[in-house]
Amino acid sequence: MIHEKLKSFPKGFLWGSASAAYQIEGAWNEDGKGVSNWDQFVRIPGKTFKATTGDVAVDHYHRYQEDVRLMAEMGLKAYRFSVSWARIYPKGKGEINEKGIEFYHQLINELIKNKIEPILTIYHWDLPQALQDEYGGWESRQIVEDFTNYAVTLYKQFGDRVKYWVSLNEQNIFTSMGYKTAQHPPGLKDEKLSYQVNHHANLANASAIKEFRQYVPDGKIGPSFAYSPAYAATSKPEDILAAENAEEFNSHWWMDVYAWGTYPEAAWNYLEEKGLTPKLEEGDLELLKEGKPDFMGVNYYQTTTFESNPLDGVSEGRMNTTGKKGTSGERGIPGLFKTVKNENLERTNWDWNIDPTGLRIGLRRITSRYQLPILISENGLGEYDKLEEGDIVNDDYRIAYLQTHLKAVQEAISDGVNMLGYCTWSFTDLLSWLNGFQKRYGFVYVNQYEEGEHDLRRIKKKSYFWYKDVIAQNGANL
Ligand code: BGP
Repeated sequence: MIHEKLKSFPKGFLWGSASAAYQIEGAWNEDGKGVSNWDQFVRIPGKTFKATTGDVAVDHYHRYQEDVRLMAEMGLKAYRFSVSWARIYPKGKGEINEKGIEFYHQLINELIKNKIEPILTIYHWDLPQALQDEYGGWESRQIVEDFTNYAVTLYKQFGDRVKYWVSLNEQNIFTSMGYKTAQHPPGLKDEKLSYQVNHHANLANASAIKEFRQYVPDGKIGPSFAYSPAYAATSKPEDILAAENAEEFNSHWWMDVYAWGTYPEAAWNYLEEKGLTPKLEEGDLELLKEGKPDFMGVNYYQTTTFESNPLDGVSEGRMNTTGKKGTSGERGIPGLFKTVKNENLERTNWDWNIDPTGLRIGLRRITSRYQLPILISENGLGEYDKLEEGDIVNDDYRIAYLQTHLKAVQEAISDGVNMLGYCTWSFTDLLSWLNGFQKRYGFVYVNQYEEGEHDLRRIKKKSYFWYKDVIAQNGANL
């Protein structure tokens, strides 16, 4: 569709930015916080780039006032952050840690004082280690009760002021990387278990959303899904089918459950033949249907291109976590699909495709399939930034990335997509889970590196001033 004139961004559009507790807070063992799965996992040699940890991260726990001041000065309308479960319940359940609750009260009050809408993510991957040790965390159905209890605690504490909530961040990533590729905690490779774990996460998500209606009746809640829309490498029917398979297994497998409470049929049949489907218990499907979200949260970074993959074809491939361009490899599932490089797209130094049109396509697909409003809960560019003399960062490449993606959002709005808001990843620089501090995403540079001690000072990048202007003009200058 080529529009002669694009629609404006709606009034009240949430011009936002996002973060996650483990990646910014630091203070990993302060004020009564319990140990999380990530606190433990990063200590295993070889798991993260140059053995980086979130022990200090960018010290947001102690510097949140300065960070909110920078947001306010920018005119940011919304800030998405996550709560560290182990700060609230050091053991995952039982006794509440009042100091943890207090920290988030202060952060939320500071945001509201500055007219910034808080968007609270309940779970962004940092599970209390105590639950992993006690019953395997997501591996047990017990997690549904404990997660719901934790979520209800947050609703009761913060629901009077927080009206936008994200239930689970990227369930597709934490279940796959935790249980299929072993790159995230608990570092297992057990395909069957990964589907069971994912089913428990679905139940926990639905149960938390169901309770939400009672405690925050005027709020909105939804999951954040890591959506990488699938393209076919060629117009050969077998490649088109491979891309359809990828949509079904990589996306509908999650989003259908969120939106409709059902698993997609072809994928279910295929997994059943292989004995991989999760065990369902009585009442599960009813619960999934009772936990419908108000919006689909979308974390978008790139599209992926697929071709057919024979039964003896490619499986697991290399991932680029070093920032050396061209070091990632093809990956796939034999009999379903395999990835190929899309020669039509530029890539970042971490081999992520840069594809603004892919975002528009993704937003359109979600709208057609689910008819839900969409919150872009993450979108951004991870790159090396150069701190120049006089504390200057000229990140024109980031401005170009965000500008083209926002234009695609505006085109999607003009196509009829119902958009609630757009959160960039991220506001300040922060720890990239596997890639250390050198892969930067923020509007605000943080003087923090993998090695040595640094003053962690905050420096506004060129993109900071650019986004400030976009917000001031409600996107009219894109
Ligand atoms: C998403 C996560 C974020 C963030 C982002 C960038 O998957 O929700 O937490 O890390 O990706 O990824 P990376 O840090 O690997 O570049």
